[in-house]
Amino acid sequence: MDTTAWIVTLIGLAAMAWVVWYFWLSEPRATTPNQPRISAMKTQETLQIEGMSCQHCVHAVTNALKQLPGVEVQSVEIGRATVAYDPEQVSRDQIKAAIEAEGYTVAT
Ligand SMILES: [Cu+2]
Repeated sequence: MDTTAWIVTLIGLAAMAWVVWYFWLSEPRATTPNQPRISAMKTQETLQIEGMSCQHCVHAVTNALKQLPGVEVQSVEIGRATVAYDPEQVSRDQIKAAIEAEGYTVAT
């Protein structure tokens, strides 16, 4: 083999070593523990709400729900609100109480 062939071979080996090293190093990062709570919303429920009559009510209920920890507001319209919530962080009674604190009534 002449010198050029040796250089090409060495560059090739170095490139392969770099690729192996790169993926070997990056793999642990890809398998770091899942972030907690991201998919912890287990319970989805649509609450029937009495007393809502306009978009102001929709905003009031939406904002009240957003204040609660562990609650993801999915949709709010006149008469009902759909939420996903983590029962370990918040109870249905707390969600109900937050809506009723705004002056509405949640059907049980
Ligand atoms: Cu209203």
